[in-house]
Amino acid sequence: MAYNRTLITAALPYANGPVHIGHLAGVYVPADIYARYLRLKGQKVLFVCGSDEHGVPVTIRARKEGVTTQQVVDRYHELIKRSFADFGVSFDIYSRTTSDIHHKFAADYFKAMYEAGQFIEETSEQFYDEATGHFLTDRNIRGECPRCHSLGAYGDQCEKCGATLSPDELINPYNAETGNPLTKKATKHWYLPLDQYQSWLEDWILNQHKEWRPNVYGQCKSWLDSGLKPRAVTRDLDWGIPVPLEGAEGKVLYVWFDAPIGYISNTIELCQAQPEKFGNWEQWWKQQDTRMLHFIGKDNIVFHCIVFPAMLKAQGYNLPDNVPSNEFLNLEGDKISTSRNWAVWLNEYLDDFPGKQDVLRYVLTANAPETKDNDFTWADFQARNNNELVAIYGNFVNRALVLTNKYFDGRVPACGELTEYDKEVIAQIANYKSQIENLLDAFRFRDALKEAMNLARIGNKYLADTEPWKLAKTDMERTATVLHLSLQIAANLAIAFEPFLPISSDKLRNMLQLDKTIGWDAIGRIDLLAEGHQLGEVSLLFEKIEDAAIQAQLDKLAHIKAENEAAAEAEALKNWRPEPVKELTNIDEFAKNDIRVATVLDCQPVKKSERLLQFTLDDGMGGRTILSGIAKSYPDPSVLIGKQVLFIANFPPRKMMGIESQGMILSAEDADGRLVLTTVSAPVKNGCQIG
Ligand code: B3M
Ligand code: ZN
Repeated sequence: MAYNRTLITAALPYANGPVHIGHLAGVYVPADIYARYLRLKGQKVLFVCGSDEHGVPVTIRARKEGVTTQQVVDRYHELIKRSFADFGVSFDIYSRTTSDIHHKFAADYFKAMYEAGQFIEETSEQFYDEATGHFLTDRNIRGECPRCHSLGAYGDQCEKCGATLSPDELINPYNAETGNPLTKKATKHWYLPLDQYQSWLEDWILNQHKEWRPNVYGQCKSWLDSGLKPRAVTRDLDWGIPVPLEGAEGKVLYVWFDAPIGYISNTIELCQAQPEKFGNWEQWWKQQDTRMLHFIGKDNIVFHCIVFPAMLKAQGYNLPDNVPSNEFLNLEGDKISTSRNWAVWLNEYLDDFPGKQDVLRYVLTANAPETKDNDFTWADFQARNNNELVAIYGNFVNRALVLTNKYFDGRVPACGELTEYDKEVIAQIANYKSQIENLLDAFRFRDALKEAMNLARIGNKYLADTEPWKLAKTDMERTATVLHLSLQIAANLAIAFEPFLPISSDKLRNMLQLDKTIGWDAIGRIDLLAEGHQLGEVSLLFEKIEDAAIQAQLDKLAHIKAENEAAAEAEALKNWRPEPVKELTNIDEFAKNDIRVATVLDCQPVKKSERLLQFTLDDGMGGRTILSGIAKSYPDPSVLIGKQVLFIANFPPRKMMGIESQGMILSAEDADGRLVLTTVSAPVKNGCQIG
């Protein structure tokens, strides 16, 4: 269908922390590349985003930091907004869901759906903390995982085994924050009856949008195949947009109901502020000749492809034309995590690599998790900077400009007669516009970037093959032609890279003094800089990144890993519960076990065994040897010599590794989960019985 404008939305990040490379790679850089590309083509674009300031994550953060939720969202909204601006993400508006416009518009949207009979009301039993008087959300409920039985699994997921859970499945659920046990209490909520949209969604997605990325299409299909159910769009929380109905006190709109409406309310905010530039908001949301694209991460697919479209359909809004969603980016082999501080935060990156925004944009696009999860490593970051940006693109541009300065006073020299090789190169360049364009139109950003770099490779090779620095000694006319063509290629690069590396392109445009009105359609042309055109000042486009800078990042991560391991141990200890008391016994049963005290005379590792220690004991009865599987807890077993320990004297002897063990020494788990010997603190007689 022909369209006249494109509305691009990028997922609204939760204002519960700074943004990191995973955000940038997954959503914001691809969305920005696309928005810039369309603008460069002269198309009408509206690029909308903002902070998602409701929901549980922000309230958890606030309680953790001991500040109000408002303070948390204020702080992170500003920080996130700043980071996006720093990295050249060219939103037309970056607003927030706590704005008055949004609160009012989202409440009105709910009300309109309510009045049109588009919700169902249902009372159900939900987990409740009697002590705090709060209903709990899935994420705030923890308990024992029903699959792997690790403690501390969340109501929606077990982070140990990865199982997707519902809070009802947890064994002994408790309030994650207070540790209080939970009960169930009845509460009324409004549900979006997704089942009523099932067949419409099936047709719309499965038949009409077969072109969506396989990961997106596949996820939608599996949701649809398992049958859609009504979904609650309200919650019992005190942070959020109040449900605009009588008798709904203490209830707010579910964050996933209000957040996507934020795309609309932010459009309204912008169009009201700048009507002459952006027109009427309704044309962006209701006119058929507007194309809408949602850029998101894969955990947001169901909300953008199923839930929000149902809401839009209900109220007669446009539907997305595509939902380009990425997989996840890992960091040095580990899942990026805000709570574990396992991330490269954009604000910290800029402190460490000032001015190098485009390097990160480049690496994240070159390695974008478009079809599968991918890994960011600092080694790859350094290699791509040094071997690609510096050695190919930067090197080519720099040589072309410096040589022009040297031989032609910084003016574009004349193009003389073309050789066969020149013509070949020109023919190759002519193909690049459609090559890059086809990939961008298919949202294949990493391949598109590769093609832009290939264009730089052509330039770099052209200079290496023609060697104008040698030519200049014998043939100034040929030198002029070579540099003339090289400068045209450099101008092509400034445009072709612009969606990807906007800051560098700006710099290169300045160095070339390239006419600002020259846009995307100029790619492939070799008449972008006229003979005699004066170039600007030359500086390096990219700089080498040294090993020390990379090592500093690796050290930082190693430090975080160590901190996380210590925190995980502390967490495990906190979640530890003693085994339930065994069934009743009596003194006679107990007395059958002859437990006594002995002093360790010697203790040696058993050869060829990682586990066993050999104890020589003074048991007051002539001595005995006992083997115990606790070697891992005692790297230096000699520390046990002289200690008094407890052992069972009447177990039958048993041979292990060729040594006879005459009983069993008692041990218990320490705070780190290691087995340690239970020792006697006040000296007692060797051989005396315990009882
Ligand atoms: N804030 C979830 C996320 O950051 C959510 C996106 C909302 S988009 C309407 O993953
Ligand atoms: Zn589990």
